[in-house]
Amino acid sequence: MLRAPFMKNPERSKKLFARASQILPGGVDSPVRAFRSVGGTPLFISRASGATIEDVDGNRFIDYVMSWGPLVHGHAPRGLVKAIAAAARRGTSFGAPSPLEHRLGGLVRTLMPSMERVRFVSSGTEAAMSALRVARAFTGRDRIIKFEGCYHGHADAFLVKAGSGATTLGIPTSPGVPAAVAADTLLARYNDLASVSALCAAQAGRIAAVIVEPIAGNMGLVPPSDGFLSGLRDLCSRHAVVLIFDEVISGFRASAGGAQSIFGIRPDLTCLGKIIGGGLPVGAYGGRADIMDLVAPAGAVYQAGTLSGNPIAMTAGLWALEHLSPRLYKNLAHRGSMLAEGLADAARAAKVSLQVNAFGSLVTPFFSSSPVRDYASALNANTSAYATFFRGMLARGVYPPPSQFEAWFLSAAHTDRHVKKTIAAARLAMKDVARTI
Ligand code: KE4
Repeated sequence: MLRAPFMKNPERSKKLFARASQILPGGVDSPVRAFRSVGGTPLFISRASGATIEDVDGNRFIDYVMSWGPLVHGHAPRGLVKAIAAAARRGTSFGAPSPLEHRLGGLVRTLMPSMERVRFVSSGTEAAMSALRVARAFTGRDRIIKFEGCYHGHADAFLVKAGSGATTLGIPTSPGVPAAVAADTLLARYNDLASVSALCAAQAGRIAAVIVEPIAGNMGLVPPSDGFLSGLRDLCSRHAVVLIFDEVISGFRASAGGAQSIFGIRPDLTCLGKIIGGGLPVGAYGGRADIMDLVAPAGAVYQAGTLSGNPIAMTAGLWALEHLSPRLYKNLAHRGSMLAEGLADAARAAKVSLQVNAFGSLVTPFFSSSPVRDYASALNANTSAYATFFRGMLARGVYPPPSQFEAWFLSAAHTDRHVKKTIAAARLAMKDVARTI
């Protein structure tokens, strides 16, 4: 069994955080990293390998953030590092076409045939905002439907009841988003088709797109209920609304073909990020040729990017996708369910109310006594219990996401031994929780 908490005091992280806070708003470059909802000092990471990360104080952790999803092969796989180094020696950026872009684009289309055309960008945010723009151009309509608790990056149109860090920090509708923009963003409830059909009927002829995380990861993990995605497809076809699958998390994570392959749904457009860049900054959007051929310079819908299709990032993305295999997904699913069951057992043993949602290598333990199937039920979770659990796990060498409203990510580098150690730590951390509630 694990010894009592053995984590060294994060003195160096504290010093670095104080220094960083002088120049970076909140001391970080992305809000959810700041540990605001779980307490304590964000750990400054010095190195990572496989399934583990090491902070600047020398503490090592089994990592379940995994850079928020890109690292399906684990931290710094040897072959990936070799490929990136070789690419860097050939030049770090050209600002001109290279053979790598259409090679990766072709591989994406092979894995996701709905993506007849692909445009690379540098983040999931850029992918989602660009997909929205071309959907509006294609339909000549302005309004969109998104789902409460889903997160599609930080473009204005999406920061309305957004999940992920926006919910973690309690600012799901961000200041700075013009009322006129927010007015064009209509909200439906995840796994509630009636809420979508009501909006389609009330706003007939005014809705350009429905954007959805086909497997929601940004309110914590909430899988789609039976018939939800096919119902969305039918509604969008009936109302000539563009169906956008935001597969930034689920793409290549749920399966090599993403959620659209698992559920057999052909979206009109898809957004990608994370795994497609192998840990380097890559996003992509694409889909029906008749829509995407409106994108400049093929069409008039403008979108551009200095580092779009960057050769090193393309190399990393090619390596990541070329190393996907049925065996990888079998192992991810096995360890994902092992972890989910272990967390549930640990909660039961400590008499703590816990709902564990799992889908392949995505897991979220919700500290709640009722099932979590949408944003409202996710918000019922006891976030202070999660914070206690998080700190207990950190003290015992496990690094979960610093937020109740995020997914845990496993990778090919996570072994049964890692998962068993995690469950052993969870059994003790759940007792910490039991003592506080
Ligand atoms: P990026 O701009 O962060 O590359 O992607 C935005 C995005 C779009 N769509 C989905 C479904 C996403 O999950 C994301 C980003 N995910 C969060 C974590 N849930 C990124 C972590 C962060 O914001 O620091």
